[in-house]
Amino acid sequence: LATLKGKISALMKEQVALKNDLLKNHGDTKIQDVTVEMAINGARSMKTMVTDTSDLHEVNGISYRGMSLYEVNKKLPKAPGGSCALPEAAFWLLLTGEVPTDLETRAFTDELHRRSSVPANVMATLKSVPIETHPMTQLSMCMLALQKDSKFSAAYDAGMKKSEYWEYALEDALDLVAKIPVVAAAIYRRTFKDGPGPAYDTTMDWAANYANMLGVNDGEEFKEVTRLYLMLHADHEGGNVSAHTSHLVGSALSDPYYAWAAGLCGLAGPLHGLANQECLGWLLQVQKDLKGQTPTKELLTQYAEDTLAAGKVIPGFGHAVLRNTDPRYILEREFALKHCQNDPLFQLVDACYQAIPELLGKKGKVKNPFPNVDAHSGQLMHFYNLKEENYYTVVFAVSRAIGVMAQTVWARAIGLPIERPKSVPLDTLKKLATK
Ligand code: AMX
Repeated sequence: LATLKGKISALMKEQVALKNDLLKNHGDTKIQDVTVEMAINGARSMKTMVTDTSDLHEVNGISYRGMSLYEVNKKLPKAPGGSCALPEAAFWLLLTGEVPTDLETRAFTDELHRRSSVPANVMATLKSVPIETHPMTQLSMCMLALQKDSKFSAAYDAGMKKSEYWEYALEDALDLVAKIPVVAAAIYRRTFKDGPGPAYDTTMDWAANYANMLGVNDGEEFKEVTRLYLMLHADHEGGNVSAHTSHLVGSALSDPYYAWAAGLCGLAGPLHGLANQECLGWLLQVQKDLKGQTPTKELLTQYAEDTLAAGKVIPGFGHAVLRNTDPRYILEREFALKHCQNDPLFQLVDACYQAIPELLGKKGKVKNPFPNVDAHSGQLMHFYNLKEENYYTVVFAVSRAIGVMAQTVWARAIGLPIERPKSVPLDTLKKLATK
C-alpha cells in the first residue's frame, strides 16, 4: 500500500501543478464551441470533464494511461502460464500511470485479499431482497449497504483535511474493488443456483477467484477468459453514463460507495451496460429462429434486415463515440478463435461480423456500423457455462468498478470541484440561437 500511495502521490504533484497551470494561464482559452445540437442531444462529444485514467479515441478505442488495450494485454503481468493481462494490474496502471512489476502485482492482489471480507449487514441486506430482483438492483443495494463502513465518510465526519480526501477515497476504492467480486458471486449463487458456491480462495488472483466463486466452471480457460473480460471492461473514459454518474455523485463528496451505487443504476440501462444481456438474448433468438441452419452472411443479412424493418436496433452494433470495430471485440474474438471457434454461437457471432457492418453501413443512418464489445462477450460467457444473461451486467460492473474507482481517487487527488453544468429551457435556447 505504501508503494501504491507513494506512486499516486508523486504523480499527483505533477497533475495538480498541471491543473493549476491550466487554470491560471489558460483558464479563459476556448477549446470548443457549444452548439444547440450538443445542448439538446446529451452533451455528446462536448469536452467538459477531466479524466486522466483512460481516453477513448473514436478509431483506436480506449487507452489506459496512454496504452492501447493491445499493449495493455501484452505488457501487464499475467497469471502463471496465462496470456491475458491481470485486471488488478490494470487497476494499478490506472491508479499510478505505471505498469506494475510481477512482484508489485502479487502484493497488490494480496492487498485486495486482505480487504475482501464482506460485513454481515451486507449479506443480510442481500438475503432480504426477493430473488426475482434484477441482479443489478441487488448489486447496487449491496454497494449502499457497504457504505456504512466508508472510511471516506468517517474521515469527513472527523474533519479530514482536503489534502487527505484522496487517501480515504483510495481506502474505499480498494475495499470496494476487493469486496465486489464476493458480493457479485453471492448474488449469482442466490439468484440462479441453490446456494453458496466455492469459498473465497486467497491463492488465486482477483479475477480467477471471482470466476471460481461463481461455481459454473472450474477450468483454467474460464479463469483466463474472466481475466480478459475484467481487464477489457475496466475503464472507458469519464463521459459514459456509469462513470459520469459516479463522477457527478462523487463531486458532491459523497463517498465512493454512494458514487458507484449510483453509477450501477446507470450501467443497468439497456443503452449502456444492459446491452450485454440484450445481445446474448438476441443471438440466442436468432439461433432459435435459424432452426439449425448454418449461420451464413446471407442468412444474417436477411435476418438483420427484418430486425431493422421491425423498427428495432441490432444489439451489439454501433457506438456513441467509437467509429471502428471495438478493440475489446477484437481481443475477445482472438480469444474465441483460439479457444472455442467451433462453438455454434461463435459461428453465429462470426456471421454477424461478416454481415451486419456492411448492411448497417449501406443504410447510412448509423454513425458506426461496426460491432462493440457486447456483440461478443455473451458468447464467451455462455460457452464457459455462465448462461444466465440477466447476470451479465453484473460481471461488467465488477470490472468497471476498477476504472470508476481509479477515476474517483483521481478526482479527489487533483481536487476537482462539484460538477454543475448549466441547463436552459428550450425557449431560452431558441433565443440564444436566433439573437
Ligand atoms: N441498429 C439499428 N439502428 C441503429 C443502431 C443499431 N445497432 N445503432 C444506431 N442506430 C440508429 C439509431 O437508433 C439512430 O436512429 P434514429 O436517428 O432513428 O434515432 C441512428 O442510427 C443514429 O444513431 P447513432 O448516432 O449512430 O448512435 P447513437 O450514438 O445515438 O447510439 C448506441 C449509440 C450504442 C445507443 C446505438 O448504436 C445502439 O442502440 N446500438 C445497439 C445497442 C448496443 O449495442 N448498445 C451497446 C453500447 C455499448 C455499451 O455502452 N456497452
